[in-house]
Amino acid sequence: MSFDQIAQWVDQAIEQTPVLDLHTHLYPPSFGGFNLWGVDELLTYHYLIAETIRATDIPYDKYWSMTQQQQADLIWKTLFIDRAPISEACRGVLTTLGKLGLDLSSRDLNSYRAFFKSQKPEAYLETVLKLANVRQIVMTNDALDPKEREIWLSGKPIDARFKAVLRIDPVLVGWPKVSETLSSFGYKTSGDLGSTTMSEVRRFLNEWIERMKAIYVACSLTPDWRYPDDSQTTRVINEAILPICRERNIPFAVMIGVQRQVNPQLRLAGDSVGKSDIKSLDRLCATNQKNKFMVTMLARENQHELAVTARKHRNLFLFGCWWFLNNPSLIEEMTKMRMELLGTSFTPQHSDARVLDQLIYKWDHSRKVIAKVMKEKFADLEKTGWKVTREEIDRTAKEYLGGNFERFLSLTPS
Ligand code: RAT
Ligand code: ZN
Repeated sequence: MSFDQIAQWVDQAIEQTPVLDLHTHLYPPSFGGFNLWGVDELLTYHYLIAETIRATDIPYDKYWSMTQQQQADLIWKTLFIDRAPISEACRGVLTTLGKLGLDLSSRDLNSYRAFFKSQKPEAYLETVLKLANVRQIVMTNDALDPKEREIWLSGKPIDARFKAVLRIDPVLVGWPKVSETLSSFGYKTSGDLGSTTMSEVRRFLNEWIERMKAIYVACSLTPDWRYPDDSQTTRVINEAILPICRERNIPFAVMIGVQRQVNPQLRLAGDSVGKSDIKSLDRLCATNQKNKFMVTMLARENQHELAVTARKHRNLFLFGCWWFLNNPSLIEEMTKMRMELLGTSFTPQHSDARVLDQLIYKWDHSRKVIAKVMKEKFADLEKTGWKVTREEIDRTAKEYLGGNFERFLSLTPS
């Protein structure tokens, strides 16, 4: 087969295969104010807040005292008008607006606002899913957030294209404080994590996995996470999370390498990255072979050992180029290396979108890089004398864009 033909098949397969986006912070329109969309939300994305604040000398308090529209005006002027919007997060806003049919040559923020004002949430969701070619959105759900709890407890049906994930960072790393929160919701917990408390943590997990129909349980972990050790985190993992995940045959997802709040004045934009301990992940998988784990790591320095670790444990599913790694140059290097070490058995990307419209750019940009790497790899195959077929390209695209993950969810480890 000619290399041009292979390239065309790959482009078509990656573009036309609908994505299962396995980690986002999106919600369906029925979640009201949780469903963020529109140009002011796009501009006040925390990635852009960090970029704006470092480009100006605005006092933090002053920034946070502004209305969202004023913040968006400042970000637009600072990053898009006074400077070239060359960063990935800036380019993302432009890709999104352009694909929605807005005239980028006008640089007229108010005309963009007028477009979004005329949209209705339900119809707009359809527009975005179609443009982004996304079939399934996996949320990040917080059962300890009073407002989010209310929505779940109301029992309203949820758009089937959205799947829940029980995100439990404080239950894992927030002792003894989280005990007060759990108590306030009726669980008989105390900060010492005794046997009653542990069984109440299990009850909390069970009730909320059930209520949300959560497809996995997730948490983010700092670079100094160690497993096992004599911390409360290890105890909660061993005595609550792993037994429940095993019983329900759902994965426990660990997102490792975030340093929370290195600059609290930046609020949500104040988190950073640090190199983590791969051996802890190795031990987690090796000593709990009846559990399924999902993993992504934030530091570029961890990526090679992470891919190697995934080769060693079939109960470990590697996904995504997370957060500060969601940039074309890094997606390319990581995806290439993962293909070389893991073949087709991982998920190259998730969007991490917080604003619905971001699906448009995050998937457009990632798809292009995944396709670029796939073209190279299939061309290399053809060069060996193997006759690459369209069927195997289509199959591979489906695996990378969601099929692998669905298969992992359905496996029972033995
Ligand atoms: O990428 C992000 O928006 C981060 O703020 C985090 O949400 C991160 O992805 C996480 O899930 O903790
Ligand atoms: Zn996230």
